[in-house]
Amino acid sequence: MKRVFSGVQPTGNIHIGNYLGALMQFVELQQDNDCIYCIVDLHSITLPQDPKILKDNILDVAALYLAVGLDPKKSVIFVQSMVPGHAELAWILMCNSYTGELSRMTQFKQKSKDSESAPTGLFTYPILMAADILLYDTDVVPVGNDQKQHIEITRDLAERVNNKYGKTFVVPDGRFLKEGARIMSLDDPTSKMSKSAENIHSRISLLDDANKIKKSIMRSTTDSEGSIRFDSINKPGVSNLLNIYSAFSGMGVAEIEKKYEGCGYGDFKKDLVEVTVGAIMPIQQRYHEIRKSQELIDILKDGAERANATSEKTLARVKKKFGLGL
Ligand code: ATP
Ligand code: LTN
Repeated sequence: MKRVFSGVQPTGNIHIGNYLGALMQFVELQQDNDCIYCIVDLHSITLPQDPKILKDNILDVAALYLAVGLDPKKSVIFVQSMVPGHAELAWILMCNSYTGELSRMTQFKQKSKDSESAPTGLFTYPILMAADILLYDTDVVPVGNDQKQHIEITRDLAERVNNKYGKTFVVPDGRFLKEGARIMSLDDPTSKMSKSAENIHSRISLLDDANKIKKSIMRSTTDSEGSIRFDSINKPGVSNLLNIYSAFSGMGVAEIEKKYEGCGYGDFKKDLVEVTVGAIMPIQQRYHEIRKSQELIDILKDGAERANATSEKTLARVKKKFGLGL
């Protein structure tokens, strides 16, 4: 059994890209691995958050985790800030990292480019992520390609500490998405579907109602050719819709192309609305059943206790290696 760890930020608008790209992998992996899934609220405060909204978003992600099929009997599900070891290990790792390597992180460069001075937390974000991963002796980290650099720095840090202090950390591997699994924005199919994009019709959120889903799909960007075929270079919009159709229906892309031979985009989009709504509604139903329940709170408390027990062991080992404490 391999130890799997991953996290999602509670920043709202969990969309079908997050679902097809990350959450579905999480569910699959819990069958034969020892999985820990975290809601990384400490990461989310690297940018300003409204406290009330953040609290709601944390519970939303937790309820969605369960609604898509994460099973608290198989996986540990918890909120990062409820386990103090994350911040503690991050500090120790910070003392073994360099401003040079953190300055090279593309996510930091992107998120800080418009201001003269960025929050320190945004700069040290990758170290907290490394702490999340190393704290649980993680073997595998399922994430999107955008996280490659962060996994690399985690591995570097683990190896650096192991070389200096003797074997302390497991060096983790990333498990990255296949290119085709990347869901693109509906209004601009050359950029990825994103939580933070301004246009709500650029994404389909897992909590959108059927009407909104219909609007977003019907107005999605295609092209003037009028044929339904996969060509991500020349027909990025249609190709993206084909990917979504395929993911939700289980049909292969070639099969879908065949089914819609000679049809117009309107008919194809109408059916895609049906397929998407059909896939999302059962998730929403489970979400609503659990979102306000005491069960959800109990699951997160139990998850935090279990995560804490494991993290304390790792921290004790690290502190001993470093000569910290008594
Ligand atoms: P933002 O765009 O606002 O930075 P996000 O939509 O990328 O946010 P994250 O919380 O950063 O959301 O991502 C959660 C997980 O979902 C990550 O593993 C990420 O790689 C994956 N993911 C995000 N967007 C997509 C997408 N469009 N297609 C497939 N996977 C995605
Ligand atoms: N940076 C990640 C979220 C994240 C994470 C982690 C993922 C924080 N800590 C540990 C995997 C393992 C993101 O933005 N997707």
